Amino acid sequence: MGNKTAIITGITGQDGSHLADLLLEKNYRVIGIVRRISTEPPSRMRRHLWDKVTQFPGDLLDSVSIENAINEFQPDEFYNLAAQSHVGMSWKQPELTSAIDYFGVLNILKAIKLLKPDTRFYQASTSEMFGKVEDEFQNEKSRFYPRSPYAVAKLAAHWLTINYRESYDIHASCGILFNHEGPRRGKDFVTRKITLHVAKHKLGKTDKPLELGNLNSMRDWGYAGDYVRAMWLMLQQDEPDDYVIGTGKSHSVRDFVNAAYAAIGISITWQGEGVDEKGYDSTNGKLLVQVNPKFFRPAEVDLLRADSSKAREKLQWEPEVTFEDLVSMMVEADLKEESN
Ligand code: NAP
Ligand code: F7E
Repeated sequence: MGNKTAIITGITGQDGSHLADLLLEKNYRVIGIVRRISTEPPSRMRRHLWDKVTQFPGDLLDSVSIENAINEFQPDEFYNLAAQSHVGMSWKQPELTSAIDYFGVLNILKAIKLLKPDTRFYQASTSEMFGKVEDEFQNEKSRFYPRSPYAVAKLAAHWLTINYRESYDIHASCGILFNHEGPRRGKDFVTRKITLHVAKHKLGKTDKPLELGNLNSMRDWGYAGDYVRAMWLMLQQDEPDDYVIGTGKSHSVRDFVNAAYAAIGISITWQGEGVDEKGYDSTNGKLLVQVNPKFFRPAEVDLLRADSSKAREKLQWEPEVTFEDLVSMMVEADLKEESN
């Protein structure tokens, strides 16, 4: 058999670029579906992928473009990583979020069924579907209780994917991935927002305090490079299935701030509570962090922590990067980027 062909949606995003790196290493032919933008030719895809990935113009909201991609490239595997993925934004753009994150998935599944039903399909499901959790650790059997328009749309897409698997025998799998981060993370997610600010502080490029919303949220943060391996492994199984992917360790936003400042040698002293909570440089008393309620969400997911025992057993998947290493990696990368 020759090299496999994979289509990736969301190739310009964090996970899309990591997955492309992995599949290229495995000698896949990689096709990335990219949305047209008016201001930034030739591409928002990461520079190192330009010569290696075939870019195909398309949009999840345009079923013709998805059908054209499947017709033209006859993929062995199709990874749907495209989404309006920002939870906070999903309250501000709920229709667009639902359209992309749910109807977009329908457009792909419909096209696979019609044009190439033996394509193996990966759907990017999310720990946000657990939302208001009741279990200490969440696994594939935990109750779903979505808490944002994003999570509602993702849960609908999750069930739609399962429904296509069961109705039409499509090899479709959902990865229920917990938060995963890294230097390629978008700058409006909390981890990258923190590491970028810390790097700027270290380089003397800002003297303003870092403004954040809910410091108490607990997340199971892993490294994106580790998580795309799990996506690929899911599509290599004989049978399609759904898997929870996470580290099993949870930290608060406040912990993340502490670790990021520790990476540049600063320890934080916290004072006050709620909206009045502030973080000061323990050595010189300078105000470094404060709460701005504008970053609060209408409904919050307080705690997420993965039980990935099924993936560990069946996929032999293990995360390699620890929380501490992840934070240092992100601060180092931002220091480098901001120094240029
Ligand atoms: P991301 O960095 O926000 O990337 C999202 C990608 O989707 C971008 O390439 C974006 O393209 C593309 N996109 C958005 N709307 C589109 C449309 N209508 N048609 C085609 N492409 C469109 O997200 P990520 O962190 O890599 O996450 C990848 C996937 O996993 C997403 O589905 C996300 O919801 C899900 N997920 C992420 C996490 C996490 O912690 N990262 C955890 C669980 C699940 P543009 O560049 O054109 O905007
Ligand atoms: O927020 C709190 C915020 O936006 C994490 C997406 O990839 O992972 C991501 O969703 C926590 C929340 O990620 C700020 O309220 C405090 O409790 O980095 P985030 P998320 O909402 O967990 C899941 C698994 C996905 O599927 C999503 O696609 O941090 N928080 N202050 C803040 N969050 C942001 N963004 N900005 C703040 O200033």
